[in-house]
Amino acid sequence: MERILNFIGGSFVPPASEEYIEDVSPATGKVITEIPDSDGRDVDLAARAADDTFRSQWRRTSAEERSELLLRLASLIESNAEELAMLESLDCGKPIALARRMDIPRAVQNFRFFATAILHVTNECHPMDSGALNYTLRHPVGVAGLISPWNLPLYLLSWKIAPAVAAGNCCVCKPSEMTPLTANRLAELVNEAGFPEGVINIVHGYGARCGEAITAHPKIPLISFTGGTATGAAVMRSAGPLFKRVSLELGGKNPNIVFADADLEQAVMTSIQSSFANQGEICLCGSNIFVERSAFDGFVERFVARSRSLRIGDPTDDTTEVGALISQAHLEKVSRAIALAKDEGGTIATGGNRPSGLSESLRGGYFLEPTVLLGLGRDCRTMSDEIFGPVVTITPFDDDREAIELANSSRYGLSATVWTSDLKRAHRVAAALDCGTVWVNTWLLRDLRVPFGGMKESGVGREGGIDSLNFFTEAKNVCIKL
Ligand code: TXE
Repeated sequence: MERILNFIGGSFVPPASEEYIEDVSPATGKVITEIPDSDGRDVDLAARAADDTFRSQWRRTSAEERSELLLRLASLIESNAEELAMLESLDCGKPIALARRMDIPRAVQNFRFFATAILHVTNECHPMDSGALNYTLRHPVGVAGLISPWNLPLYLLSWKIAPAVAAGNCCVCKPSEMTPLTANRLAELVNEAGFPEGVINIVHGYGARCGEAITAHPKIPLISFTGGTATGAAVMRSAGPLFKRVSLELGGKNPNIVFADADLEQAVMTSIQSSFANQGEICLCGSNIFVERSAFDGFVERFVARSRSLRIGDPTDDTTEVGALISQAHLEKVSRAIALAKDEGGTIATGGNRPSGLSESLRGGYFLEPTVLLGLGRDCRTMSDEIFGPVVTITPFDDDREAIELANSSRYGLSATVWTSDLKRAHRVAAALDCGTVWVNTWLLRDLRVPFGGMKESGVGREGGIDSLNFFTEAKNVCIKL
């Protein structure tokens, strides 16, 4: 595939270093293309292009103009959906059926949602009995630094670009160095949609070099980051001294609580998705499953049987349900976590191995069987560290209090899932869980108007709906003496 370049000021340009990084296919281990190994010089070029466009024109565009461009971009993504799904599957190792069903349609939805949201924004007004009037104005911040990860590349990059640009900002984006393809195709569609040069800029490269240059750049006053918890801390260290506004969506170790009165067949079927979708490489996956003791054996039997029947294989094959992990290094990290689980006394009910029977072309791929771990003590590392692979634990509990205690003992606080047919219990348990999102009798059902994000080591801030538009704008109070 043709070498990828940086997208700055509407043009595709090589990195100042003239160095490139190989982009590897997770399914075969073979090189797909190369991307720029960008550094501070490229980021500075992009930040200046974004800042110039922001100051000279973009900040003065009307909501209608911005909405029109974003809707055009959404339609272009939709009309190129199949090509984008194939690129995402090739780059991530994710089943193409998932890319078609989730990643690409959600990118379209992200742009459409914020393109229309800005047409209906209202601001506050506070009249004072003493004879004054307060009203609130919201202005775009300027240049937004948007850093996104490899697990849902276009889905999460568009989740940042859409509100940032809809609110009147320009942006400098850095996709993961492991998944550049759909970001590059998006850049082409941005030009086709007719965005002014410099509104959206994409710089490729390593996090510690290119990403760090974004979080430290003085012309980029705002950072929206999605990625690992450790990296989130590095982003805060870099952005802190410049008093930047920061939103962090980080890791998770999400509890999936199944009460005996739940619809167990539905709980099993959805829990297979919340455990192994995208090879378990979704921060919202429910990787610690807790089942009420009286239903435990029945749940485990059905869950293990369904896990064994999942089709592992070529991600670009329509029937594949589990693809390849993102990299050799990540496969080794997840494999080490499984070895640790055994050291900690766990037993493997199914999985834990490289799958057999893969075709010759996939021999070099990073494949791992869906893995179910039983018999772990609640204070072990396997149940507290984020593994971010097709690996779940299943543990019994005896009552509501114990289930809540187990769930809240996590260092993370991103999401939780609760399965029960008792409405009072559903409300009571949801209220008691320390996390940003609780799904009851469903998973990953998303309304883009709601606040989304985590607490504890899962992040800082909320994005989604008005939370995004407020994050990407500065509020100003005007008080007029009447
Ligand atoms: O993410 P990183 P990685 C978790 C998951 C995974 C772990 C690490 O546990 O195993 O994070 O994954 C850029 N300054 N999640 O290594 O490193 C980097 O180039 C600025 C959960 O892929 O956090 C990439 O573009 N930027 C997560 C982005 O940050 C830096 C999804 C994320 O990379 C940087 C992915 C730095 N110092 C991983 N270092 C989720 N919440 O969905 C790296 N980057």
